[in-house]
Amino acid sequence: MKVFVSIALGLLGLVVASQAVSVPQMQQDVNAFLTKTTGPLRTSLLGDLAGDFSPTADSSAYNDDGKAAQRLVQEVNDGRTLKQKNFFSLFTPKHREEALMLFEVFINCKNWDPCIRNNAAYFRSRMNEGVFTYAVYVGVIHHPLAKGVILPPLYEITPHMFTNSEVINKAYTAKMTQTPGKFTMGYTGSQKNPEQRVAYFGEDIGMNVHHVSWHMDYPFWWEDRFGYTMDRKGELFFWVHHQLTARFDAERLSNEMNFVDELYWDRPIVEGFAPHTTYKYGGEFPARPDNTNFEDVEGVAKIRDLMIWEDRIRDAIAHGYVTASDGTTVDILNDKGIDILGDLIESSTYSVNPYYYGALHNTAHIVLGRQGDPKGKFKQPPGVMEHFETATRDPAFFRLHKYMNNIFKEFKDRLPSYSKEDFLWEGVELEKIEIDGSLETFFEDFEFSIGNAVDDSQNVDDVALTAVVKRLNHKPFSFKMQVNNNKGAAAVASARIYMCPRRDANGVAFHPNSGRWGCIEMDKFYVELAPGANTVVRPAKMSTVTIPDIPSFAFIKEKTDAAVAGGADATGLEEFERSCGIPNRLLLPKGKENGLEMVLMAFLEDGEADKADDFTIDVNSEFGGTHAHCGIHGQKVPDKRALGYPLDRSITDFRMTAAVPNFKTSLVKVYHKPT
Ligand SMILES: [Cu+2]
Repeated sequence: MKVFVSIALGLLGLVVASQAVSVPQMQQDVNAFLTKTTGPLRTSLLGDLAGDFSPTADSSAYNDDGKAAQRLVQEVNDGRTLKQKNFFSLFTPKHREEALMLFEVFINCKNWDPCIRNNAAYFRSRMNEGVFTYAVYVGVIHHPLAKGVILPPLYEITPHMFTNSEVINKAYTAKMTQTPGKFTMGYTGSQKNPEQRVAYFGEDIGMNVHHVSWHMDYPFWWEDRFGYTMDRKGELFFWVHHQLTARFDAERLSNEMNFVDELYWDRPIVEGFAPHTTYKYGGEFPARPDNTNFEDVEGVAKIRDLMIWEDRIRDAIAHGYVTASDGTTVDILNDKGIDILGDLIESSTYSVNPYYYGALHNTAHIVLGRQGDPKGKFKQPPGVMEHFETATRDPAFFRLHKYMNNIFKEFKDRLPSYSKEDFLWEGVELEKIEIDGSLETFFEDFEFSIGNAVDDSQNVDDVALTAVVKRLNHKPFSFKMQVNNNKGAAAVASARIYMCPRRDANGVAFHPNSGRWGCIEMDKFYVELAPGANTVVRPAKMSTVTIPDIPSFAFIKEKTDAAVAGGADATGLEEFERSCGIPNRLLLPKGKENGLEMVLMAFLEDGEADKADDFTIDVNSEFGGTHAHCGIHGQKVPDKRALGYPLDRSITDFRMTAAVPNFKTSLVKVYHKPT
């Protein structure tokens, strides 16, 4: 990782002081700041802090001469900032502006101590806890000084956003009566609702962390002046959501349900949703009955606006170019087009023309979140769709993303098909792809702390409060490939592995060219091939699509404190640095008792031709190990192929792949073991 740190700093053009504070010490600070965020900072956890610290006293501590700090101090002093004990929503412009002001203070700090440390302590007691937590998370993710610091699992910091009101209520009672409690958390709704069958996916706390982390890693509000250009941000936006939808569809098949249909602005929203979740401050998340017709949302958007944006975007696809804000046109019928479209549909600050193409995705999230109270008559707080950590609970999330996904597909189908010549890698033959071990899924109990959910006082003792939830997991397995390298010399291969649903819920086999769009990415990696026969065994747990389970906050604190006490310069928690990535537990869709049929697909190509121009392939580092959906911070995506390659464009005749020796498929079955 060291190499990447220095490159990242080089790109930044920002000045950072030489690091005087060790990673464990920084981690200890972050732990303290995120402990009981709704209560006062426990200074006992932090040791000395400058009690009379003023954020504006030393402008030389900042890269922007303290401008962000001056602005924020002024806001706070004038009483214009969101008070504590109110909900925070990133989609509420005022809330977001405040969080970004604090983020700007952090990101401009040239040193950890005193700048970041004291500013965090100062603003923690003066700003809204949700605003503060968000700014700390994005600050740690993006500040070059915070490399090596990991973030605790968000479900333990803001449990309200991850568990249901029933559990939270029990936790309050337990705390009041000082009785430790362990509460079983069910999935929302009842079995009368067919959507309940796949709620384990949309409500999976690890998947929710992945989704919210992706949006913190690639915020739609990001500007390059914060440090670096985010490589292929729009394309990653497309790919990560396309993959979430494809995974959701695979889970549906396993539960005898057909793929989710897209959302239509002029038809009712078929599924209602009753979230059973409560804000810590601000009441219940609003519900929406079945078959609600879309209504304009006052102060946000008219449904017609959304339809017009869609028209303009689809016009651009038909024309093959977009019109930028300055009136010039940008050709999109090429490899870069998907990135431009992604930025424009989200829309992020990278959009070439936000005024003309609007913000289809972001606005749709708000509009869907408000359909229970579109005129704001009942003063309801934002819906689950208005928070990235809760959005996937609502089945409408996947309908919305299927809708946008189909726009992306319309674009991809406009591009020329791949030919046999595009795929051929002369001299390398992938003889066989198979599974080493068995594809077997099961549900397991997972326990996490919800102590942060309840109010805190230094006079009332903490009691252990946990929630227990059933999570999908699978037995360990590996992908095994037999490869003949007849090149006469060693070569580095770029390997891509997918698993694709074979039949729809009625048992009808997909035509390969439509089935490919439902493929889920299993892994993408570089591997060295010796001359002659090779057996490549790739453990599923190494997948660059996934991340390991994030350890509990208690464990993180324990490791940190031990590292600090021992004077170590690392916490030993490095593998958890990224929270973005599908939980490895969810790599496989839930199987069926008699087996869920999937097509296992592997494609090898020349690593040298595949890698990004200025990259040096390191077959061992995997670039941090989560780049397939989450890229690398401050770096290019390691390979230059389209995300989803080689299945992203139409393959008119799949029989062609039989004549490509470096492309192989086999049929596999995923079994589920009932508990
Ligand atoms: Cu999202």
